[in-house]
Amino acid sequence: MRTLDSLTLGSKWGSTLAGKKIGGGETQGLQYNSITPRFGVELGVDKPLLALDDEEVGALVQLAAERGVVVARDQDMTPQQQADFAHRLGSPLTTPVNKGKLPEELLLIQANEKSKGVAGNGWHSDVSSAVKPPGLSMLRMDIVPDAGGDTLFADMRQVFESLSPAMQNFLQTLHARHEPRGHYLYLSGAKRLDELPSVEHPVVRSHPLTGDKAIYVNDGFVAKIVELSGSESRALLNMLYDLVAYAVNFQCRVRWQPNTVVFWDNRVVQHHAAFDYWPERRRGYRATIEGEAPILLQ
Ligand SMILES: O=C(O)CCC(=O)C(=O)O
Ligand SMILES: [Fe+2]
Repeated sequence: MRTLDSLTLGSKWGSTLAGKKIGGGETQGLQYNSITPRFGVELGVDKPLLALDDEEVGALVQLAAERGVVVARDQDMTPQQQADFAHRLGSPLTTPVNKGKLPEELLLIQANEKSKGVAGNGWHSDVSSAVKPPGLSMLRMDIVPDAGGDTLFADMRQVFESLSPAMQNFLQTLHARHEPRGHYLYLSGAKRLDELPSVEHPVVRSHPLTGDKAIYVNDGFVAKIVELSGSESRALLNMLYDLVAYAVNFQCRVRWQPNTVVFWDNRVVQHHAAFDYWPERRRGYRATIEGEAPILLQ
């Protein structure tokens, strides 16, 4: 177990990503274990999320920025409590299709014996076609299959770091057009494609809290790299998507239990929901927190 205070301290000097050791400091009460040395952490069970004070919520946001994925087990909460918690993280996106069954801040993620596919069964970053795409997503499961149904996460900073300096420099000159075909409001039938924005974002973005650079193109939303020809764009995107899919050293995988909550920072993380459990049931609720227009700081 390590304590969170060191991370808050560490953030003053930027990210801990480049293999630097995280230093010590005073305790803020939250503890975690690493899932992999640099990517993904699991919080200790001593303090429920709903009991965190504002400073601890800030530390949680910082932890997600630094380590990409934060898992919290045994979080018994109602959908309304999850929606209320989401407001403590920032401005949650809303969905008009819940029709009073769920708070508008929550997106229902579910599969059963009738499902032919599931949301998120492919590498993506949530709603990247938005002008201000989400920072944090917060997913809580209440029904999980006996086995399977894991979510895989990829650290897009380590993917960027793994490239040659020449490729890193080239990618930092490029922008990608993101289209809403993976948008939750399109997939849920709430909006037509032409009612949702398409946007251009830099292919490499900097995290506003850590300064870390991460590749920000994903198979779920990106149509084309604007500066390149169609065939050049396809070749480059396929190269990057292959890196994400094959790069097991830059991934972590979360096994869900009922009442597991996972936070991930979409600025630096892609994820993929495994659909290997049909015909069993799986159900969760996602709150998605608005971020900022992606920028690249040199
Ligand atoms: O069901 C999951 O594990 C993740 C689904 C997904 O992509 C999401 O909630 O953003
Ligand atoms: Fe997703």
